[in-house]
Amino acid sequence: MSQLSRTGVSLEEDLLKEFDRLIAKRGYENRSEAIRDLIREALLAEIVDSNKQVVGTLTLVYDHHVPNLADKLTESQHAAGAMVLAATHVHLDHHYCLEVIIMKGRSKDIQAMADRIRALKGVELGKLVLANSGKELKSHAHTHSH
Ligand code: NI
Repeated sequence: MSQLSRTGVSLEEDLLKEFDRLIAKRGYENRSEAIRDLIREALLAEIVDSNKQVVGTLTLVYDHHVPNLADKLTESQHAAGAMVLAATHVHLDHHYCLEVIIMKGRSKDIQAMADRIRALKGVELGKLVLANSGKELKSHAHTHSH
C-alpha cells in the first residue's frame, strides 16, 4: 500500500449533509473511504473512452420468453470471439434469467458490446462494470472451465 496523504476539502453544508446521507446509505464508516472510492470510480471512468485493455462484467436480467432473445444473446457472444472469457447463466424463475458475461478487451469494444446487448428487446437490466488491475493489464486472466 502506498503512503497516505491528508487533504482538506471545502464544501457547502447542504452538499456535505447530502453526501453523509448517501454514504451512510451505502454503508461507509467514514468520509475518507467514500471519497477514495469516488476518486477511483472517476479515474476508472476516464479509461472508458480509451483504447486501454480492461476487464468487464456485464450483468443481465432478461425474459427468455421474448422471441429470439436467447439466440441473439448467444450470437452476439460468438461474434465477440475471444473478448468473452466466460459467461454464467442462472434461471431465476419461470420467466427471468440472470447472465453474467466476463469480458476482456479494449474498453470501447466492451462498451459497444454492452450497448448492443442492452438494446435488445427483453433485456430488463444490463449493468456493465469495468475494471483494471491498477496497472496495465497483463495477459493472465484466469478462467475456470468445467
Ligand atoms: Ni435461464
